[in-house]
Amino acid sequence: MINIIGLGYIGLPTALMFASHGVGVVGTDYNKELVDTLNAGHTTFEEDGLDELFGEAVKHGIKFTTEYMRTDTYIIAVPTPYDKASKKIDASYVTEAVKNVIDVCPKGATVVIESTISPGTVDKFVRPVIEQFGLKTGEDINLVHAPERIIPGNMVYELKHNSRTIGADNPEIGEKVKEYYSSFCEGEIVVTDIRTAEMTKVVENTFRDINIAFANELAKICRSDNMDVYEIISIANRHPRVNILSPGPGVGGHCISVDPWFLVGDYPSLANLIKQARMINDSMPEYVLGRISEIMKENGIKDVSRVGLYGLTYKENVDDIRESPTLQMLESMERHLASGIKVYDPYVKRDICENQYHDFDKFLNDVDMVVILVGHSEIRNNPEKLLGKIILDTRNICRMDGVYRL
Ligand code: SAJ
Repeated sequence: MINIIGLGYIGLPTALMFASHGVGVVGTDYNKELVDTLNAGHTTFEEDGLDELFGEAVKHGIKFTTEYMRTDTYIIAVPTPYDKASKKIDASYVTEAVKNVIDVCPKGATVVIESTISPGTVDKFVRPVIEQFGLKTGEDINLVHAPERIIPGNMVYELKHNSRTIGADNPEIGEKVKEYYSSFCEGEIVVTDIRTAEMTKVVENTFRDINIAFANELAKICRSDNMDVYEIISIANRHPRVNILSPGPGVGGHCISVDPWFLVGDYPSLANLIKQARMINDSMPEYVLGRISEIMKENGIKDVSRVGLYGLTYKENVDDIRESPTLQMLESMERHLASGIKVYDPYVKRDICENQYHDFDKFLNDVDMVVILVGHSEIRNNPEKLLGKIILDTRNICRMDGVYRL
């Protein structure tokens, strides 16, 4: 039986996947409300295919609890926030979970860390905790790092089909853990050491961040000289070895906007390109604010309360708002004491900010200008809903005439 610790965006689908493929699973989370919700038969966030997978896992007998179980294998998928000032990881949720595991586990148990951690976290924070208890890694506890790679919006498919990395101190333990993951994972599973696995995970997200930054920088260059960045990217991408990503209002989410900072924090004199890319992507929300104010002037809109932001999530068709460009824009406006801008997102049912609407038609009724910040299908499939509005489309999804772009 596997005890999966942390039932959030990664832990829950992973637990469900194992369970629905016949592996005994108990999911543990310290949040009692979340555990109660799962036990009442409901999932805790929206994701394609998650409800069906949940049904399957329940049929196979998955259990949810706030307690840690005594078993031989643990998977830890708790958050790893980072300190915004120092750019360093806060590994305290991981170390706390490891301590709780130590309290209940038998000698020789395997602890797999799935949470994204900065390179060196296991050596710096996890091993010392184990030693504090007078235990030896490799004898009393076997450590493994198996970072996830799934993309919100396509998690269930990617859990099954992506290739994975497993970093282990002991290759035999690595192979054992690989066997567990092979119960559902059809992709290639590479076994390596822990430091390599830690570094690889962060490198993957940094690669994407740098490539998005390139697209964003191109957008700024093209805007400054009145060229169409989208046409240029689309033509350039016909070259067999060129694949430029899409410019946008910034990079959000808990991964790509965070992980590269670990490298900047740990290698400040070496991570130059990585830092520049992060700064370019972080500059985009302010850049969009600049575009809004230019377009308002051009169209004689004096009051920002006549402007509406479409989209609060960090990307399309998910309900996750972590580090979203829209939130970054709202924070920036607050710092400049500008208020009154209206906001709507079909996926965000809770009240997150001022002047937030839950009804699309009412929202449209109250604004003259709409800024598309997220390309949810609702708007992508029905751009004509915006007819008559001044539109700034930061995602290039609206093909109508007269639409302003980044
Ligand atoms: N974005 C752009 N332009 C693009 C692509 C994305 O502006 O061309 C923006 C998105 O709108 C969003 C942000 O970047 O704000 C990140 O979105 P994403 O869809 O690229 O990635 P995430 O953060 O949802 O998931 C990433 C994935 N990593 C990579 O693709 C290398 C996923 O596979 C990882 O599992 C996940 O991070 C993670 O947890 O680390």
